Amino acid sequence: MESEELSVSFGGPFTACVNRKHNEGEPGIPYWYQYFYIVPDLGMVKEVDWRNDTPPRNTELVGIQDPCVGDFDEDGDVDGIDLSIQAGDVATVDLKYFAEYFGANNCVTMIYN
Ligand SMILES: [Ca+2]
Repeated sequence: MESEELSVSFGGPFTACVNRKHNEGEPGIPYWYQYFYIVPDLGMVKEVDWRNDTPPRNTELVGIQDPCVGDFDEDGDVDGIDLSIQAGDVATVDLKYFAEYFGANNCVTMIYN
């Protein structure tokens, strides 16, 4: 997985892992339509989505109160739903960080623009 240095509204610069989602509807065509920028020990700081918008929709982290790594659905816990997202390779973090927070239920929502 490649990494990239970036800053978002929340802060930075961060060294983020870039997780690209491939358009499986076009086999053989190297078309990536979503980029997730994941910062270890923090979570997703940016998403770029070309699926329905030109120019792409940019979502950036603008605030955070008490982060739990791996709370992908932003409902304040790291549970089985988050595990399924992690396992589905849609938005992932390093497993050692995910495991550290798995079971936490006192996370605070990450705030995006
Ligand atoms: Ca969750």
